Amino acid sequence: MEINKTKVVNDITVKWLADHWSPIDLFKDLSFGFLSVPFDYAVSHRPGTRIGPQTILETLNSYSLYLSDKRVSLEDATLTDLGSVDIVHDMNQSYRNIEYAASTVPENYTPIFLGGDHSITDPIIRGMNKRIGSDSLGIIMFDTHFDFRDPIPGKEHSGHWLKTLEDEIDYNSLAIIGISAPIYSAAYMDELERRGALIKTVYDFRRQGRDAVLNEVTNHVLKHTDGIYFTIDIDSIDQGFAPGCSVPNPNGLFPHEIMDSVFEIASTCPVYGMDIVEVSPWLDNAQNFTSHIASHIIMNFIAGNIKRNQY
Ligand SMILES: [Mn+2]
Repeated sequence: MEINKTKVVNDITVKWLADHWSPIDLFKDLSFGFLSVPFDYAVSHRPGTRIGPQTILETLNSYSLYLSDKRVSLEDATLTDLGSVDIVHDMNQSYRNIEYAASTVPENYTPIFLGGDHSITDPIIRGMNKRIGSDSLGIIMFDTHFDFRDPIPGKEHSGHWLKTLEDEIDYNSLAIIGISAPIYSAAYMDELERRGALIKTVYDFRRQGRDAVLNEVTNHVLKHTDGIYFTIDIDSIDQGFAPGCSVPNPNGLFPHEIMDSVFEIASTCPVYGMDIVEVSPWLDNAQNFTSHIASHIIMNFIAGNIKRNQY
């Protein structure tokens, strides 16, 4: 027997995210602005993340406005596609364009940046600091890598944005969750911890348990700040779930561990925005599994903000 798919889609009780995009001047209490950053010139391994934003938006549009897992409706939030940052062949000009775009996101919007390789987080954070008039964002980073190597002039790549931000951020207000890639020496861990960062490896996360880790992480990053910014590298998720990224990771967190963490934090702590980076659809499977995971993380971020606002 043939299943009537049209009937399912036409179910009048279902509201689709694809039909919910609002113009920029139609904000409500909770408004989220999506900004695409199709930049992968700083790729360290395999290119393709420039297509990430477009595919993430496509997969996002295949969902309804009800995140059934968390029993939260996204209907009351304004979702606005703020468009794409102008990426040009001059890397530094592109970074300036990203910083300018991040600094000028309308104040009513919580920005969601879609990458792009992870180097975009440097100009995004500089722009965010300008936008909120502070240099004290609490940063929660999900990544299997430290991204803390010294840049070599002319050979810049996405693995040192956390180092190049040293003039801009306070590492005491940084927490990294999901470290596991064995491509560093202990010096990276030691130096980041010496500077005040809180680091939770995949092993730490599972051994201590999610709630204990999130408690410690949020206390740490909010000690000297008044809000959290998430930077989520999709390579923090295990390659079995997220094959579509530049550097696949055989010892990653499971998708739900990040989705639920983002939801828990956003539903209990003040949040300034997020980026999600390193999704590379050309390297993904035919069903865009990795972009679907990114979409679920974004929906959990929005749902967490909605839940927090309801109290
Ligand atoms: Mn990274």
